[in-house]
Amino acid sequence: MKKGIIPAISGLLAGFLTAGVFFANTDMGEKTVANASSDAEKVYVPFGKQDEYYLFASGGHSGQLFVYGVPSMRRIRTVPVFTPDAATGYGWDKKSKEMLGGYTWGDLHHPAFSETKGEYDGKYLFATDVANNRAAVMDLKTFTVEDILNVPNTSGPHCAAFVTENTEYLFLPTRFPVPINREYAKLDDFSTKYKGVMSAVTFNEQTKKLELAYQVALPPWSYDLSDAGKKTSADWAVLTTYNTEEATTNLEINASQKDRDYIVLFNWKELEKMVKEGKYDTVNGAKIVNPAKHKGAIYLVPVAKSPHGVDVTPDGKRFIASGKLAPAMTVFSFEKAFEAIKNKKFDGEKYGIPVLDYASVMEREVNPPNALGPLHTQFDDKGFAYTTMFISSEIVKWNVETGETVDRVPVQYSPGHSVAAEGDSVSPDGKYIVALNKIAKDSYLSVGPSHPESMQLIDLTGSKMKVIQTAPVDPEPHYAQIIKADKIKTIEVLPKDEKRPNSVWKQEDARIERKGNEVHVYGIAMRSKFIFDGKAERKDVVTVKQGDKVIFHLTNIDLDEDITHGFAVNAYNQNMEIQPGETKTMEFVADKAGTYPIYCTNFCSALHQEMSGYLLVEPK
Ligand code: K7E
Ligand code: CUA
Repeated sequence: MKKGIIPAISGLLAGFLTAGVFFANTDMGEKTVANASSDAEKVYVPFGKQDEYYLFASGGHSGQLFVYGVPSMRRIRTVPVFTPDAATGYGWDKKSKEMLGGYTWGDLHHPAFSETKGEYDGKYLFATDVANNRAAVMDLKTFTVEDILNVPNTSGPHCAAFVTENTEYLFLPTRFPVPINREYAKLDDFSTKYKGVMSAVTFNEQTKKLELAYQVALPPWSYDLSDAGKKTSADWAVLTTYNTEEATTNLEINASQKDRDYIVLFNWKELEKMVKEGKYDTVNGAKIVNPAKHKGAIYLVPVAKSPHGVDVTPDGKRFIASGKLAPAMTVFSFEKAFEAIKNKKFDGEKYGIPVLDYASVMEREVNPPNALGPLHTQFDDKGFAYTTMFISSEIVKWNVETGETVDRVPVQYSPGHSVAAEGDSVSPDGKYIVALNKIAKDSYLSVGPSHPESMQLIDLTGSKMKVIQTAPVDPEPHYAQIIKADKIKTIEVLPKDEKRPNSVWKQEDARIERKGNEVHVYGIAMRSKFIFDGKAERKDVVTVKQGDKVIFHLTNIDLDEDITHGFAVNAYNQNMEIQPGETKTMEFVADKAGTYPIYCTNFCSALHQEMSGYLLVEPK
């Protein structure tokens, strides 16, 4: 064992991790959500008032994002991202259907806000899909997804998304090593043919598109979580690894053999320079940097085995790794790492990547008594860190400078991440932290064998941390982001834009045009009717021939807050939402002959029920 590395009591801990949940600090019968009226007052947001913060919780394998208000913890929206959503017609209209690319689910773990100078700027939210290797950007003006990028050469971008200080890049390191181009390769060739690819993605605010800038062929390890540097470390980023053992089977046992894994420390400005100088290979249209050939941008820092999270302090001076199998948080210093790099204090290399000497970079190992299973760390504005303890079901507050434990609060139960208000920015608010609990057990009315997960709001303003509210959440809140509500400037009604392609604003302009076997409908949705053909006697009827492709372009001309119309075709599995002032397109082949009612799905007026029409499909 390397001197200074925390001895991992892995057999014991692995047992707890897998055999069940161990409640070290929690009496199962006692809840920490107080009923005291003072707590109730703190979370009560009366009608007419609004919450102070937005919370965006990852929807895990639902592929969605869930939006909550804080402190009320009321759920106010589901934003579909990687999975179709009938409530909004996401996945049926042309744009969202093309963005989803045929996938019917996703696995969204870590949302990240766009940043300007290290502060959340309230403009965009990014997320990645572990299941189908995608990145998405949501526009916070409309709470809708603008673009989805399919990332080649990569499998399971769990270790993302995190953005650099001015949203120059979001980085997507991956959980599953695969051969580049995902070509067939025997597992016996794991060390030589498999890679853990990290992708650098940019977002173009003008075109609203995500683009793949370049990739890095990292060693065939699993990358778990990451964070970007801040201030003096802004050009750098860190990520955790596990399975540096390179086990190819039974990872539960085989991926925890060694006492240490690594933090990957990389300089993205340096990588950017290499790419500009042409130091890459092109595979599948992607520029891939090989760190063994092109040195000087990537280093490895030894860390206690199988770390989970790594988090950069708000001042950018330190990064803290949490060891899920070692009962400690390890504090590293960026300054010490830069010194070690300058003085070449290396302890060998791996795959041509220099390994920094542990003792030269490590500042402190923090090991609160009986705190087990540290996973992720958040920060406040007063120099304190808050680490979630999965196994002992608590949040531990500790001093970053001294390592001293200040306070502990039990949560119900087994928190993965927690999220602090503005917690990933250079200036966290320090008012609230929310524990994202994996297991709610007896917290809510039973709904059968599978229970909801839970989020618990913790007040940080008193001398002791205090749980003041709890809310059930659908699977699975891996991570979340909390932003001040006044930073988000939504659009309530989309602007009337007569130049917008395919839009129709006057009833008499609504028309149906046939081009070969394509039928284009340029129509209107308004209270309380559809107008497909403004000049016809029956304006709300479309007649096509079996086998025609039907293309509906519909504009909602009700420029009124919250007057949304739906557009559904009965028995054709078609459905979309058209928001106030919006133009949406839906296309499908009318392959079934017959009579198909069309109707509005969103209750929009007293005569909403009358908002219907017909699609008549003449048999061949
Ligand atoms: Cu669940 Cu961030 Cu995917 Cu840790 S992750 S808990
Ligand atoms: Cu339009 Cu209901």
